[in-house]
Amino acid sequence: MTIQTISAATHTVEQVHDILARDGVVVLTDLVPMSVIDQVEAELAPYLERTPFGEGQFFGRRTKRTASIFAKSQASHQLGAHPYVTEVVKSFLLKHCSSIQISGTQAIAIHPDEPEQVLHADEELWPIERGRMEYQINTIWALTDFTEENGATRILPGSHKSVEIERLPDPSKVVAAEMKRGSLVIWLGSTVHGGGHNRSEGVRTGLSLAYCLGWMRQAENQYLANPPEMARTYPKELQDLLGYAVHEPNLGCFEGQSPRVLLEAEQRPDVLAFKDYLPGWAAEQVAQYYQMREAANAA
Ligand SMILES: O=C(O)CCC(=O)C(=O)O
Ligand SMILES: [Fe+2]
Repeated sequence: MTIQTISAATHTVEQVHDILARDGVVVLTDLVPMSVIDQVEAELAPYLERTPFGEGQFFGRRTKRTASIFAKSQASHQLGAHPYVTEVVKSFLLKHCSSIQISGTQAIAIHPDEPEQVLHADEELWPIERGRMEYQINTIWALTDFTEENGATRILPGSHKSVEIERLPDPSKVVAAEMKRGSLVIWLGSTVHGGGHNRSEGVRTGLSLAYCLGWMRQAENQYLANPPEMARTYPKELQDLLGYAVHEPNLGCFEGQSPRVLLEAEQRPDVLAFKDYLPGWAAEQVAQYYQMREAANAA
């Protein structure tokens, strides 16, 4: 099996959705001008430079990872809130939540001689029932070319359809997500994959931006990574994606209101009126109750 590479300029979100639903993975090109990638890379470079290598076998001991990406790179804001990408994510996740959110952000620099990462599904972060729904979608922007040799993400296409997570599949079934700098690989939270073995002399750098259902615990604590005084300067779409919005009904409030009040108020409000944040179906049920009550009282 291969991984399909298609251009976002000539394919619709629905077409991308269908490939992802079929293969569990897809590579997209032509999403942003290379100048954006250049800027993201330049903004993150000083952090990656200072970051020590990882200490765990999963995260890798010849791999550098740095998080809090939106606080470190302004150009990354347009990647995280990219309308085409978030539409693809929504086409899967909005079946199971009222709004999506950013789960985690990481620049991942795999250095020479890092062995391949253990194969896993990103949804293993949560104690969920595999196969019931998609909980998470991961994306990695290529900040360098991704090649089989330099540690391109290894993917087991079709694995999102099996109940078991195969850690040691037949090697011929594992495909390297090779792509050019500036491209994006997207895979489902259920798709089995892992970072590749870097047998080259260069560093393979990717920017992972993961999205999950709006009611889940985020992998990275986005309110610590982007506290109100920082998030205030971000685009509105990104603020919402980080969780400065209410997931209906009534989830993630601050003082009974949208956490957005912390981005807009001069000072942190200490008391506020509680508001209802109800989706149509819930507002209808509540209204119906009071109508029935009134009718019963009138009888
Ligand atoms: O760096 C990569 O190619 C993938 C990393 C990954 O899958 C992870 O850390 O969960
Ligand atoms: Fe992963």
